[in-house]
Amino acid sequence: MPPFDMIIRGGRVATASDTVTCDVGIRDGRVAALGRDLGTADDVIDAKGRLVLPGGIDSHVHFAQPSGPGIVMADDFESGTRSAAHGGNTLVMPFCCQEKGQSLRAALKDYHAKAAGKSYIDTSFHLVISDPTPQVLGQELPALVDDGYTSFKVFMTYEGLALNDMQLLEVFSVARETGALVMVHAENYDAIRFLTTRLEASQRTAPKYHATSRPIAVEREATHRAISLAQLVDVPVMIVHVSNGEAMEQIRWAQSKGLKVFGETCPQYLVLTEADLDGLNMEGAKYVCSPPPRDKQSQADCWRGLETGVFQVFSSDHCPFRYDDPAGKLIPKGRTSFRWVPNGIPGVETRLPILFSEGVVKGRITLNQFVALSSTNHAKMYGLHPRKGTIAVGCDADIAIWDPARTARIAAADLHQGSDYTPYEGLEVTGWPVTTIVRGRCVVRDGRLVGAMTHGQHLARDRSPYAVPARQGGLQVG
Ligand code: DUC
Ligand code: ZN
Ligand code: ZN
Repeated sequence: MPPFDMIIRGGRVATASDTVTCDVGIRDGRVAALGRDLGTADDVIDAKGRLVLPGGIDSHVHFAQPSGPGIVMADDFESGTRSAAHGGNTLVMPFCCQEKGQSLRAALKDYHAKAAGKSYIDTSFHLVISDPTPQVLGQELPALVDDGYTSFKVFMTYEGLALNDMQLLEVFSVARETGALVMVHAENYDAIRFLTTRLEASQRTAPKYHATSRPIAVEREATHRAISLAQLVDVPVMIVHVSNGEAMEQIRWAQSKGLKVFGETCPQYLVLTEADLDGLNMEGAKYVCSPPPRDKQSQADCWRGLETGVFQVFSSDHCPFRYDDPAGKLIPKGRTSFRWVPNGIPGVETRLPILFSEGVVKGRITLNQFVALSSTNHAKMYGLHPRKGTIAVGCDADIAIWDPARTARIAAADLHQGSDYTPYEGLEVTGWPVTTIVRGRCVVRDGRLVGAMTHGQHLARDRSPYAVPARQGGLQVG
């Protein structure tokens, strides 16, 4: 029997810290050896001229999420994980969203049923807490953190999701006591409602006014407030989908004070602007997401946040709806305002090519930073490292093989997602993942889907090493 099931031969292997040319030997789904001339295997992949990178981890995606009456998300687990695999990802982290009145266990049961047997790549769920009842805070959440759901998201805006400051503090406090990490959607709910009402009253209802209704100040204020509330409770927080320099500077300020505040940004804040929402008819709806894309200065500021380490993770915030569809971006008749356009854009397949091309190829970040931002830091932040997020002996063989010279013009017709459009249509990129390997098995090989929908596993996670250790007994005040 050959010593390895698979050898990836002669590629440039890069991790978050090193780049070496060597073979990767894989056995039983794990990396078994790194070296030269590893001998024979049942399957040998020639990777000369290619990059061999840890598979992408996208710690912020939405699949099959209930999205309001009459609205249907464009990706279920099958199409979402297929699209992710074609984009060089080996693990995604979607959100299991609690509905008001629902128990977290019931929400998880439903969400697992949607994923079971329908995932090409591995998954691990975050929880969204929309109804922090005493039962949820006192019993369910602590038990679920112990079960490996070690991160949860809270919203400061959205009807049905927004938590007030008291509720935020209560959730933060449970995170502090259990050693969990809280992700925060930071936008000021009342300010958005006020601006939306004013805009609608003056017939400014086109999709572009979505951006006007949630300007930078709305995000900056909520970001600072989330940080201050987290400081009161001494809990680590991840501010997700940061869109601009003013919000980013709140995070940098907190970090300079030694607070455990982390940041995430996304492709839409690097390559789109508010002007994209100003399309003919409803075309601008293709770009409606929250926070909205801003301006050139904000793009430069988000790059600075990536380059200088204010942001630890770069995620897609893939939240897909179809465009040409009343169950998607073309809202049903009678609903005439941007207020009704579902928030979110697709991007799980294009996240890595955009960061590679705009970041590594254009010299803004190194290849090792790329690996950290797209994979390793996600695994570390969310309690999956070292099993995931790197290439080292003993880790899961989750690998993306890239053709760094392949040029492409992004087109929805070439993608493998459920949505009928991409907000990045026409963007030229250099570098594309050609083969994606999950626990030693090819899911995509030379651009063709070869994996099984049953291969993906859901993973329980350790507590984040960045979370403070669990402290029973509640908040020490005074
Ligand atoms: N927040 C997200 O995280 N995703 C999509 C929409 C939103 O507001
Ligand atoms: Zn959000
Ligand atoms: Zn999101």
